[in-house]
Amino acid sequence: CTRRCLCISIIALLALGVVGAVIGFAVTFGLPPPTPGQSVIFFCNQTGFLCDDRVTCLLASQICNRIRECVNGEDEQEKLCNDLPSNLPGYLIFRCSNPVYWIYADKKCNGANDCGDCSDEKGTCNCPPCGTQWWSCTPVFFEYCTCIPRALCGDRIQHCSDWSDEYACNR
Ligand SMILES: [Ca+2]
Ligand SMILES: [Ca+2]
Repeated sequence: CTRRCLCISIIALLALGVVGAVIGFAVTFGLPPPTPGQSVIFFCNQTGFLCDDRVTCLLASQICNRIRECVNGEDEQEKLCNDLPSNLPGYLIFRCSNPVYWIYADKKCNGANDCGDCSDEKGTCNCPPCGTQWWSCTPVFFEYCTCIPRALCGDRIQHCSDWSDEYACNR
């Protein structure tokens, strides 16, 4: 091997060493942590709250519910909870059609009428609630909008305006 060839080999080895060192550093010290309280995406594009331990993910409705679910209680910290919902990050709340009313983001598209006018169950629901556990009909009770939990089928109580919960739906 010529001197030039030797030089190239040494440079290649050095480069490999640097890459190895960087990987070793990343593995040893971990990747840089994300910012505190950042949003976490749950199943069905529900956005949640990440505790400072970087492991515990809370639903929006677990923030400021007076139960400390993060180890250090950052879900109940005063700067978030003292003027609800103004101090909550926008991704944790949903404004109903009537802007006076708001709900936690995880109550949107959950099948229940949390806004009172069903505005949380209409429009941009990525995961419609009428999955296998639901029966699609026009509910007669205020708490549901477009379907009822299948568990309410065949219980001799009318939940659908067309009585389909009692005559067509199997639990
Ligand atoms: Ca809490
Ligand atoms: Ca809802």
